[in-house]
Amino acid sequence: MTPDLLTMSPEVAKALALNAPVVALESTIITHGMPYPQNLETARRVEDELRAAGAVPATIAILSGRLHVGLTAQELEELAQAEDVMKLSRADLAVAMATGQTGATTVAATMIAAKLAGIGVFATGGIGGVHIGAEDSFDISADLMELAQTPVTVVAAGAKAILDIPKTLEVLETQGVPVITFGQDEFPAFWSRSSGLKSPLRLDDASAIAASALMRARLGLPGGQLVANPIPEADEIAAQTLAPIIAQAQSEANAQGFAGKAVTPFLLQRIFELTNGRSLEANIALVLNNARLAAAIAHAMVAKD
Ligand code: PSU
Ligand code: MN
Repeated sequence: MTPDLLTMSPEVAKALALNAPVVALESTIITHGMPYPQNLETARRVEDELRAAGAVPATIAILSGRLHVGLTAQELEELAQAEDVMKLSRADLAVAMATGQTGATTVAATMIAAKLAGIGVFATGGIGGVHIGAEDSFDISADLMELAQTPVTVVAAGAKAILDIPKTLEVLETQGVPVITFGQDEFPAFWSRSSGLKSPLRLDDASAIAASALMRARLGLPGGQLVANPIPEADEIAAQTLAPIIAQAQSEANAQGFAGKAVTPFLLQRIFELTNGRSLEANIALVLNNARLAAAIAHAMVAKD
């Protein structure tokens, strides 16, 4: 731990000291992934879900240049309502901290913070990946390279169909990232349980996922694991229903010249509008589902430590 860099909530500090299960949570999903007030409501529900499962939530963000691991209720509320919050990935983290700014952490930046704090498991909704048209735009999320170098197990619902899923899986393979789908053979596509692609790896219990993370460390391999947890059946939106909506959002993004880190938030917002909010309901359900699995993995990890 590097205490001068981190502000840990008392709850997180105590849990880590006792080797109790802790699960990291990102904040970009709050500031850029969902509209207010559903973002705040979801952030609270995810934290409650983790506590109910016997794990301590550690929501991560940069507040006035300080790296916070575990937010107070008030800090969470302020972040959820703040406008023009920076979206911080690996590239932005040090500048934001050195200059006293406030920002939300992406999957990549949250992994960096979790590792610094000594947290091995992290629950989110979706990871960044290779964007459609990346052969022209070169838009590949730093999340993928982070998974290759930072030892944190990230539980997500697969990759969104706004991404090029085959290319995303290819880059993860090139980078040596284990992509483990939980409980099914097919890699899930965020809002849908199916992507039409076979998952590189499959495991059916949290304990095996924890064992794999520990084995990776024993082998001296850097990097984490991506656990793809399919959205519950009751909450999924069929891939065929979404395909035309995603195509429309994508062509609007291109026509309006969205690029770089603005692409994902724009697409999410448009898909939310075009599905009359159904995409958000599914998003909330899958995040809660991921929190439950992450809690089980965190329990298994501390039991094996
Ligand atoms: N996918 C979502 N919601 C999100 C994100 C991705 O369904 O909020 C956020 C995550 O924080 C992820 C980031 O790490 O977007 C990826 O952004 P980029 O593609 O710019 O790396
Ligand atoms: Mn990008």
